Amino acid sequence: MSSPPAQSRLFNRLLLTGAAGGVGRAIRPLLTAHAQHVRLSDLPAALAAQVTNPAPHEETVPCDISDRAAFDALAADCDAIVHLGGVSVERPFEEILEANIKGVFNLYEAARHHGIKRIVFASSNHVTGFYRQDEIIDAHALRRPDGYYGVSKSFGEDMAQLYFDRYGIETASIRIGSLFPEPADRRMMATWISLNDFDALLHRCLYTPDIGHTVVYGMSNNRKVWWDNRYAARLGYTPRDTSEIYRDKIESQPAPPPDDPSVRFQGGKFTIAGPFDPQ
Ligand code: NAI
Ligand code: 15L
Repeated sequence: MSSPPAQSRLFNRLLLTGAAGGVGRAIRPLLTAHAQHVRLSDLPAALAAQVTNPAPHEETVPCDISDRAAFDALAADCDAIVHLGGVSVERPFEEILEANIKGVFNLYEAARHHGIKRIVFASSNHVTGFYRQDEIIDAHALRRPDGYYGVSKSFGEDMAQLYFDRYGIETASIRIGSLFPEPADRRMMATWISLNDFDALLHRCLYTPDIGHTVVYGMSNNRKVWWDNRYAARLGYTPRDTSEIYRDKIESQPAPPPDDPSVRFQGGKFTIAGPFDPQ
């Protein structure tokens, strides 16, 4: 995909949390088009293992985002934050509480303290995972989280709205569908987003003026979808890729029974993860 023109790199320093994760590592080479300097952060061990050979425009700063003082120091001198860091699957509540609930509180407090006015929050389709796959919803539909993980992303969206209404900090919450090199199963034929489409959406989320708090779905131009992505279209997002090119490969997989959660609910198997009883 062609890079946005250099003059669109309005931010001096962009902070990327979760830089050592799957999405963080994939998007890292593309961030040069979005800011002059990029600060890459993750937990110390993950950062050391996964984020090596920083380019001249990159710096690495380890941080546990559940530590308020550490997150505050991390955000100093940044103009915008792409927040990918946190627990990315359904897990016991105590883990979600630290990384995703406290982590998002610390994110917004750091943004307020340092005068950072634009955040892109990696929300998730699991905020609305309990809708059925034969229902079409938009980003303003009642939330139906499919687990503690979905609840934590829902909390993140509420923090984004609060910090816009109270402090004018603008956020795009991207309810990412499935951001992987290719769809892995039938469900992902609807939820998949390519890296190039995600990059294009990220650019719109960072640079479209006056977005307040806008919630969008992160999906490619897939043929059969469950999400009316009108609010992403309003940001100027036009997905170019489609899961359709993988259809034959996916449909060669054995079909699950129709009552299987993976083909019944939008959140798929997240709807049956847990409970997590204390050992
Ligand atoms: P990932 O699990 O590969 O990466 C998350 C990163 O956050 C990891 O590198 C991890 O070390 C870091 N992290 C966890 N706890 C932390 C803490 N306390 N302090 C600092 N860093 C911490 O997940 P992935 O796939 O890269 O996803 C990135 C973000 O996008 C996540 O927030 C996830 O919830 C969200 N998302 C991803 C989707 C996907 O399809 N990949 C779909 C929907 C949402
Ligand atoms: C997510 O929120 C997860 O972070 C990711 O690992 C996938 O499971 C994705 O949703 C999905 O729904 O496919």
